[in-house]
Amino acid sequence: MNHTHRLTLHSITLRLLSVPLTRPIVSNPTVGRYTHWPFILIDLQTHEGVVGRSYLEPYVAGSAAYILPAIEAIAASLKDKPLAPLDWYAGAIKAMHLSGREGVGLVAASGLDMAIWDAVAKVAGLPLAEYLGGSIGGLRAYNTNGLWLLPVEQLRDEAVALVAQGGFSAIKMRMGRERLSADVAALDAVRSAVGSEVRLMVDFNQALDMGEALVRLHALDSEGLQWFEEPVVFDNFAGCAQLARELKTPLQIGENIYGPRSFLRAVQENAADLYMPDMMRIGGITGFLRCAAIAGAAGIPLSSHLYPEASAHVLRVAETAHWLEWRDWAHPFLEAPFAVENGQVMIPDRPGLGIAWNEDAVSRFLVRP
Ligand code: SMN
Ligand code: MG
Repeated sequence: MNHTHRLTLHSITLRLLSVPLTRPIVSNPTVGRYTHWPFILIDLQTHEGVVGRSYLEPYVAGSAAYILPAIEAIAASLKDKPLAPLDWYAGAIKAMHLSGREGVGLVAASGLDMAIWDAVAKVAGLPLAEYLGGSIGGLRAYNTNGLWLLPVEQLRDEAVALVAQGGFSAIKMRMGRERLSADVAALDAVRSAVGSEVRLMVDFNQALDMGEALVRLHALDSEGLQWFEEPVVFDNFAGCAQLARELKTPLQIGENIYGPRSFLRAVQENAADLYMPDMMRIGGITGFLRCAAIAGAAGIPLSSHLYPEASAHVLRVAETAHWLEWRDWAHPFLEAPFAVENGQVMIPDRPGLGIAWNEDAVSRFLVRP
């Protein structure tokens, strides 16, 4: 390897994987049902030999048909150029002013952003959290590997298994069944299975209209839940603000917000008490850092959505870090998944994001064009 602290882009390699889920997703029609989860692997080769890596989770495998070309096109403009993530991000967003600054363009840019940060931290020889001026260590995490809209007997067993999976002190369950009474029965089953000390987050995945949300959230408001997540469609900021004002239980949104400017608008409109950006929509590491600054200055607790490895690094340097959302869906193809100890996700002492692919596994899950 040529030892230099300046990296320039040589090329990128993109691969689409379809990875079976241990516990299939059974959600409401907004999210849907999945037995497999798609991952787009990004390998960014530099002229200097360092490889930056990241992955995206685009939910719908078919969306790779337009996300992959978008990544290629954005990367083409970086060919042979220096990799400076903040400079690059500013330019990439500006270039999207006319073509659309949210949606597919931002998803593609987010994936590249994470891979660029991985590369520059690697060449510095530091875990990203240290490169950003923080330190490595643990992040308080909750387990969200299951508890979909399932029969109560199954929920009981799963809840116990999820707590035991890493000594978690918090788990997330889904709500938004046909009837409120069925959601209450599910909550009772989970709570009786894990006991009152385990904190429970509840995610509606945008299933309710405002009328239902008002009825149901008020009915559940004295259950001592950690938060109500996405009760209504994610960009109904006025409706969310009303719910946040009326309810004692904190309102959580953010996984579907595109970019720091929309994040700021949600904050300005008091749309929620808590926020949980998603690396793929918020603008990667750069976008997440900007939200961390906004949330920090406003005193708003900040959690994460999916991407536990990349999110862990940024939450370590976030002034108001709250909860890391943990799931193991990428573990089947990661060479060395991050350890979980006593409900804390531990950032390993490895340069960059600390992720690498198990190539045997990758070839098993590869979706061939
Ligand atoms: C979610 C993530 C991935 C698939 C379905 C739902 C989600 C969450 O809303 O918060 O984890
Ligand atoms: Mg959610």
